[in-house]
Parts: sequence; C-alpha cells; structure tokens
Amino acid sequence: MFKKILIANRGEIALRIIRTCKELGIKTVAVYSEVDRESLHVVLADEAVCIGPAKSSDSYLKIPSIMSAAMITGADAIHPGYGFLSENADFSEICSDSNIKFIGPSPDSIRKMGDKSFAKETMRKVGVPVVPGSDGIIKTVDEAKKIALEVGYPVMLKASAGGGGKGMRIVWEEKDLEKLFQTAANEAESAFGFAGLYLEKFIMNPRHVEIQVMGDQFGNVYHYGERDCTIQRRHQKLIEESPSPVANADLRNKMGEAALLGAKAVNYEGAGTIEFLVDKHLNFYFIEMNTRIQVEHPVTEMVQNLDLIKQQILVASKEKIENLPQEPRGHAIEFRINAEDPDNNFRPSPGRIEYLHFPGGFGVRVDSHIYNDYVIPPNYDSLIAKLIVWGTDRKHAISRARRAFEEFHVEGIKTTIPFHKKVLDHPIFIDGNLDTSFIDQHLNNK
Ligand code: MV4
Repeated sequence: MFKKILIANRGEIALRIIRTCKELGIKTVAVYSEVDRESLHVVLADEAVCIGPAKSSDSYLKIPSIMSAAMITGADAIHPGYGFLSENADFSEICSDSNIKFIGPSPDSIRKMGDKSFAKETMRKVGVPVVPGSDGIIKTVDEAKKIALEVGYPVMLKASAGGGGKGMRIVWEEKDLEKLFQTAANEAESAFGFAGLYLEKFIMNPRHVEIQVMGDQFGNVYHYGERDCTIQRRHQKLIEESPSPVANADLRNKMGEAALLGAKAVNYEGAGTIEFLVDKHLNFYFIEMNTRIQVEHPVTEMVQNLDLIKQQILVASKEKIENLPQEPRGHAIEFRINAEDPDNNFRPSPGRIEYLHFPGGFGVRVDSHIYNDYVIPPNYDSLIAKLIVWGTDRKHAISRARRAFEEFHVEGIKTTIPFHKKVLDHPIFIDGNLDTSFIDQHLNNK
C-alpha cells in the first residue's frame, strides 16, 4: 500500500481524497496555488506545497511543478481528482516514468478514450451499441453529406478531440451542412489543435445515463450501476441521481454488460464512466468514456454502500477488487451548489462567505471545502458544495432534499440553492419523466 499520496487538485474533491487517505492510514500532500493558501485542503493534508500563481496553467496544470512537489515530499502516488490533469495521458506517462503511481488508468487507455471517434469505433467493434453515423473521422464534406443521407437528418457533427459538448453542431438539413462543417472544424482546430470531426444521427430529447466501472490490475472489471445526469444546463450537470428513474433491472444489466465489454476492450484499470444516451424507447447508445473519478460519484457510493476513492487507491496499489457490485439500495440524488447567480444567467459569484450553515441528519451528506469567512477565488470552477441525499425511494430522497435545503444557509454570495428549491417543487421533476430539455423548457428563470 502507498505511504504518501499527493493530491493534484483543490476544492471539495481534494478534501474527499484526503479523507479516504486518512481512513486508510496514508499520509497526504496537498498542492496549492497562491490564491489557495487559506484553503481547507492545505489545512487538512499532512504537508502542503505551493506550486505557483492562481492561473491554472501556472499551477494545477503545471506538470513540472507537481512532479517536483511529489519528489521533494517523497510521495509514492498521485491522485489527480477530476478536471485539471486527470485525463492527461502525458501526465499519467510522466508519473509512471518517475516511478510514482498515477491513480487512474494507463496512458494508453486515456489516449484511446480521449480520441472520441476512435473510442466510438473501439466500442462498436466489440458490440457496444453506438449512435449510427460515420466510421471514424470524416474526410470531406461530400463524405459527410453521404453519411447524413444514410442515417437521416437531423445529424450532429462532433469534434473528435472534444467531449462533454464542446465543438458540437446540430445540422437540420443538407443545405446547412457545408457551412457548419467548416465552422465546427475551425472551432475544433483552435480549441483542441485538431480539426477532425465525426458525424452521428441526432437523438432527439435523450436522457444522459452513465455506468460506473472499475477495473483492477488482474483484468477484472465490474460495474456499479448507473447514474442519471439528464438535468443539465449548457452541458453543465446540475443534478444527478442513482438509480435512473427510467432504468429497470433489465436496462441496467444490458447497459452494464455493454460498459464492461467496452472497458475490457481497452484493458481498463481504475475508475471510469461510460456515457450513454437513452431515447424514449429506452434504446441506449454509447457516446463517450470518461477516464477519471467524476463529480457525481457520491450517488453511486450511497446506493452501493461503497467508497469509490478507496477502491481507486486499492486497485492502484495492486489489490483485487473486494467490494463487488450490489443491486442499488434506495435512491440517492446529488445537487451541485455553485457560486453562481441563477437569476443572472448563472453568472459566477465569487467572494467571501459571510455566514454558513450546512444541513445534517439521517441520509444527508455535504461534500464541501467552504467555511465561514472563506473567500471563493474567481479563478476556478464555481462548485462550492454538493448536497447528496439518500432515501428509501426517489420520493423519500426528494422530501429529504427539501428538508435539507430548508436548513442550508450560505450568505455573502449567490448560489444555486434557490434554483434547486424550484426544481424540487416542479411537477415534472417530481414525476421524473423528463429529458435534456427540462431546464431550458421549464426553469429558464425568465
Ligand atoms: C448527442 C445528442 C443527441 N444526439 N449526440 C452533449 C454532451 C455530450 N457528451 C454529448 N451531448 C449530446 N450528444 C447525438 N448523437 C445530444 C447531446 C446533448 C445532451 C446530452 C446529454 C445531456 C444533455 C445534453 C444537452 C444537449 C445535447
């Protein structure tokens, strides 16, 4: 087992990782930028190293500074959390070359899944259902037109180097294809340095359902059921739950088996997420794989009664997976609380926390790094807390969430708490029968 883990991250996920390390008796090293000097991860870790100025590219993304911090503190492993360097294949490779265990998949798995059109091809070849469309990258506009005719409009152009909604275009009819192809390719080139696009049929009003997988170093891969992340705004997830309100045991098993096929195809090690779109007939289609722990992992933890970060650390240190998946127990929902003003287009609202009170009690979990008088810097992601509620069923979880939000007070900044309270009272949310257009259609705040 590792003796000392460096956490190459900040905020709530850095705390989440430090907490599990403490429970496992592993020493921790925090890294922090100049604006994060007063952050809780710096206080809670055994050691802390300043790695540069506020700007992420000069600190949390700066590989030489992080490697130096690991060397001088004698860390034998690095946990990258989510975001930042978590899906950087070069970083994973540099760790391995430096004899420091990267807690995550191999550089090869990260590279294969980071190339979204290659990932889709890999999945299709092993029998995972994918959205009908091009086989790999489209070379010419004529080729795009030909495939679009075959699968039928509307279609979607996606940047192969993108993911998570960046560099996507919907094309409704052939006359728009050429222009949209050019703008999408240009955008992909300037955003990712690679213009390659692939094309697929546009699935109308889907749900976003993803499967949590975990592989050990002996070739065993398990899945821990699904999370439903349909409630998003501009490709930012706001609420996630498990189990999915639409999944029965049959759909869960089919999606789970498909996810395992995909993970095994790339010899997957560590925690990963296989994302699917689910249409109104409950057909499911692979879209992307994320090779990291995700923000929404706690909903899986609550219904599986499992510490996913602990499991990541165990498999990274060559242990076999011992916590086998179970049928989901009860229902968990996560609400992302961001320092944003929901009445002003979710504009970031950094600043000082003037008063803070977290909810508690049975079935209530708050994962957060904020405290009274903490100053939220404007430089990073606006996530300041996650409220995770557990109930015996979805209805129970919703009533517990309402109760928890009545107790939850954050003053000094704007947060998404009032928005979540509105969602909790919306009949369509309560019913659970919604799709990805829910926020735009029903909670546009205008
Ligand atoms: C799609 C789609 C419809 N058809 N692909 C958005 C994020 C990225 N991971 C994939 N996304 C989509 N891909 C096809 N072929 C619709 C979306 C999409 C979406 C997906 C999940 C949750 C919210 C969404 C909001 C808009 C579009």
